[in-house]
Amino acid sequence: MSYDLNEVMRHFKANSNVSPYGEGHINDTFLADSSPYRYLLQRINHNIFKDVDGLMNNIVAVTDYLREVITKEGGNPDRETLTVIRTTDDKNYYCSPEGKYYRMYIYIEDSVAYQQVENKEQFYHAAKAFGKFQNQLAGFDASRLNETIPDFHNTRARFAQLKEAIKNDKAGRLKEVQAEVEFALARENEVGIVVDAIERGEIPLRVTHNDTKLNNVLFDNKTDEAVCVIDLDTVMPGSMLYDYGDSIRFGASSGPEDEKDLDKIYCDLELFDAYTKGFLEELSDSITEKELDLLPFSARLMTYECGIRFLADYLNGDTYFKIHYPEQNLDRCRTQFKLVADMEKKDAQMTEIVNKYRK
Ligand code: ADP
Ligand code: GN1
Ligand code: MG
Repeated sequence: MSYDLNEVMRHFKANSNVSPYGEGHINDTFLADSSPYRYLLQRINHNIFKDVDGLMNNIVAVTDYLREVITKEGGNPDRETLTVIRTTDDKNYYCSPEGKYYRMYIYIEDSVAYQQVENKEQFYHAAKAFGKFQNQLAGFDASRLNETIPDFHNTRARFAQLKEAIKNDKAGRLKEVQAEVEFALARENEVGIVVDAIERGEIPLRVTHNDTKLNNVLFDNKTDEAVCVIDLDTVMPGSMLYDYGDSIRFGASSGPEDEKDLDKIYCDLELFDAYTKGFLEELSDSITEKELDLLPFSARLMTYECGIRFLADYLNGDTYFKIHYPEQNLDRCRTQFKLVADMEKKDAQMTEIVNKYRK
């Protein structure tokens, strides 16, 4: 552990062994072992989250609210939601003299985050967890939330960002990615479908998670049931289609997000079925007809959106997502586009599956 992190830990009144942890693409995460307790220390990505105060106020407001709901439901709030540890001067984050931001959570013991779905029951439980999360926040006043990343799932804005990245070609990579750029630009007519429906009031804004990757839910080691929805940085007003679509994007893929062999990548309809079942079991009372109609499309849209974000980041010289090798963002973009193409072919089957669970 570097001196730097020792010093940081002192501001949380904890002395511990700190080691890198987890596989998130955004923050730097560490496990802090302060026997007999363990904590999760995070260096917040301040390049991405410009207003850390607003971000942490969101997380505290949401987790305080969830604590009450979970307690009323007879659950264990220390395990079923994140708990922010305050600093010695009673703040919910620490800013170091060099301008780095840190926060600490209770480490949720006996739990595991999966990087890929192992079986369909697991994915079904993830769906229940994200569905339940949305139900538990249904009474939360969305106007209390800061927009931590503006236009986060505004696919039209994401498309504009891609066009800007193409125009600027900052990293000189445009010539390598002609096929991907062509694929992205050919689908411009679809980028406004969900945002326009929101703007026209055809689908409601709700309090949503907005980053519903499988590794943002912790599973119990023993029962393999979902314990806690984590990574609350992007909890903001949004559409439930974002949460559904983003989960399918990551979890119903037959392979990892950066798989190089695209022959291995397709949308697994059994997994799609399991997630749809769990999600609709939880949300059947609140989901509207229009949202139900758009579920299959939202999976494709969120996959496309993530693909164009990876492509834009590759063109910009990898300034947003963490990478572990130079072409990783391009590999990630390619798997997303492969999934989009596969979902386009499977649209009728996906609709049939959604209809099976429609009340
Ligand atoms: P990022 O924003 O970079 O994705 P996350 O908040 O998702 O960061 O954390 C990264 C990983 O750390 C998670 O996927 C999970 O494995 C682990 N993790 C995060 N918070 C906790 C916690 N409170 N208890 C146990 N593990 C956690
Ligand atoms: C990021 O933080 P993480 O790894 O859970 C990203 C998501 C992307 C995802 C792609 C704040 O999620 O939007 O869908 O990578 N989070 C942010 O894997 O941009
Ligand atoms: Mg995460």
